[in-house]
Amino acid sequence: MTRRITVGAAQLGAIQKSDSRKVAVERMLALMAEGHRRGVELIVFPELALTTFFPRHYAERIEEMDHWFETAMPSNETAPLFEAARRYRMGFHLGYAELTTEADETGTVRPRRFNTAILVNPDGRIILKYRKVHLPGHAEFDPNRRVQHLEKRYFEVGNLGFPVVRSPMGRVEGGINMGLLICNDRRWPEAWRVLGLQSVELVMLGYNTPSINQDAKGWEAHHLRVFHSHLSVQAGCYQNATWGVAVAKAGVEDGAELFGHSIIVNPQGEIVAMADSWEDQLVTYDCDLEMCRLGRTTIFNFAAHRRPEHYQRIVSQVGAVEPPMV
Ligand code: CDV
Repeated sequence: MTRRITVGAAQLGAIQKSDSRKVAVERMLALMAEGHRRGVELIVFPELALTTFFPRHYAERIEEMDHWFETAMPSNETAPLFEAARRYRMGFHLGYAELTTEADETGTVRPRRFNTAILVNPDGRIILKYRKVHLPGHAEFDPNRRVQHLEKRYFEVGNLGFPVVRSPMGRVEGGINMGLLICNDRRWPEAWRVLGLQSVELVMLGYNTPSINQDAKGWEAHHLRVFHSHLSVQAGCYQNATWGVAVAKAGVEDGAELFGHSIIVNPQGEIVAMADSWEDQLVTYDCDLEMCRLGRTTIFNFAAHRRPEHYQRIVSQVGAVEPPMV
């Protein structure tokens, strides 16, 4: 029984503020058609793939931004992606802004906004949903920034944890353990480890990462931006013995540059495929899931080697504290 799957990292070039969902979906459909010709069984689109990265724009009232959010999935505009999945027998991962009315932690039913990703199987059925936990940026307009990053204003922290689904995909009828992260999550080893503790074999994530660090007022060397992104994904894959597909929105969007460099990473932490443009581009790789076995039966055999009794600070503490002076 084969344990191989051909995955596609479907990088998207810039989507401008003026571009409609229809335009974005048509571009994604073109990548799915190309993927079909190239034998792709599972295609991964970026974070907030249907629109521009709207958290760079400020609105006094959050409701003013609701037109960037999806209230149904599939919707009229996104239904063609689900149809293409069925036509090509191809799973897909999609990031989008989700507006839902549901109960919060206090039981109050109200509108809630999340930065969300879904995994859809080749029958066009949503088999996994994840809502971004690590929201970067700030909640109020920052006059010191040339470009805003208002994820903390427009989204709530995800409330679904870090779920992993086991499901058939492509040729792998016996099921693949699949998990999702979104953009900034990739920099947090805790997020990867929660997936690793569910024996994840394939992690999909989309990102919109600016080439310039506005928080550092542009002081961070440009090459380090890409280096840190790759370093995080490669370390996450290696330390949890999983394949990873990290897919960017790239290019100059609404005047702000996103760095691209989408990658597919094997369970040894090696980059096996990488986008080399800032345009719509499909990079593919035939992933052997058996490669996950080496790490998880040796160095990262969690059952044999983890010591959770010494990890209390990870869950009991948020900020770092200094030790007392001796
Ligand atoms: N969309 C993101 O989450 N972007 C962050 C940036 C702001 C640092 C990232 O971690 O790539």
